[in-house]
Amino acid sequence: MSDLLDVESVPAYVASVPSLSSLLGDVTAVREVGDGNLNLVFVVRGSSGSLVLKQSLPYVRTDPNWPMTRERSSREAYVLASHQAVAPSHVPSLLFYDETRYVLALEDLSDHRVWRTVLNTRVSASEDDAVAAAALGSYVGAVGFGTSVLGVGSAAHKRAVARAINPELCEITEDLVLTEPFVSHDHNVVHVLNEPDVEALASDQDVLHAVGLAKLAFMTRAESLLHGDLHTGSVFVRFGAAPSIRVFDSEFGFYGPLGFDLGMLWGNYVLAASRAVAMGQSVRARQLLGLGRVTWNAFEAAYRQRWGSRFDPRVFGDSFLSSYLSQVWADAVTYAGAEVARRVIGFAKVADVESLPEEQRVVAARVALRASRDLLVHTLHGGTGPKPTALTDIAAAPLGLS
Ligand code: SR1
Ligand code: MG
Repeated sequence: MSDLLDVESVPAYVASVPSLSSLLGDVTAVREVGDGNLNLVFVVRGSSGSLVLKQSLPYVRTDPNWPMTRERSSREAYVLASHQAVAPSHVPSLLFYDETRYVLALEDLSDHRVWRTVLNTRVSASEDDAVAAAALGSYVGAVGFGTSVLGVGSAAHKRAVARAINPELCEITEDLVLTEPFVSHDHNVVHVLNEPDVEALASDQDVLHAVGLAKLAFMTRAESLLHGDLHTGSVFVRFGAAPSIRVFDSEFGFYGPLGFDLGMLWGNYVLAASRAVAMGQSVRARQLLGLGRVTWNAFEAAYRQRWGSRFDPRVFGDSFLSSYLSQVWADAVTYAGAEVARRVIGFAKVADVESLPEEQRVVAARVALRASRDLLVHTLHGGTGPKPTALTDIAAAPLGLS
């Protein structure tokens, strides 16, 4: 018999778990809200509170023939607990984990919205987006330092790297982000008018060179416990008098190069900017690219703020910090390029481009792929960082903004 939850079986499940029923009281309403690729998600309300239940499916929700390990739930629970320890205000609280049925109980953030949706419905610049971009930089800085060998020391870091190993989901990223968009693959589907744009990217030897280096770093460089899938659809935002920015869905988390998480964010800023370009909103497109700088500055500030407590300052001095941050910046630029390409060409496309009318969709995809190329090859061509304007410096020209 299937152990998968549905709206009808959730009340009995809650009643069978004392820690959940004591939080909720009597269940009064259950709503299925999952719209991602992999999981069942329910908002559960009760007489004394509410929470979210997230259960992993044994296959990809949008492609049931694609099996998927359910152990990813244990990994998500571990990453979330680790991130909660160092950046509690930037993640949902983990309330409970059921390792037999792969169910996470999480803080209910129903008063938040998915940032991608918010970005895609705006028509003009908003300071709120800078608030979110800065909070995410602070989150990556806190997690990047707090889970690294510099933050926890050598032995603890090695134990954590072993504990957080996530081979199946890493392989998905290695394939979907760092391979398939740049080769011929069944997952690659674009509008016929964008086929030459894809061909230009895939036939560029510098692009393949850069992707190869980035893929090896992703597979081997265990710097910090990454979120692993930090796109704007993995971020809940609540703006206004009490802003709250929370990063969710950390099942792709593992120890990898810190620039990967920043690069995922930057890539999604470029995708949002490509949408704005296609809609004729060049001021907004520039503002979206400018979020890259906001995130970087907050990241660097959070990282430097913790630097005084680092492991082994005899060797890890201030000149090392400067070189390391340059490395993180260069990695982020490259991973941003890969993220843009995969979201336009491969599996798991994004609404930023897909929800546009056909003519604009072609334009958005075209300028995004041009930006992807320039981001991917930037470091190969001697581009150094961090620079003050960062993403805008690199991506504005291919987006037609300079
Ligand atoms: C099969 S999983 C496809 C994608 O969904 C997730 O959000 C990740 O981005 C992954 O690459
Ligand atoms: Mg997700």
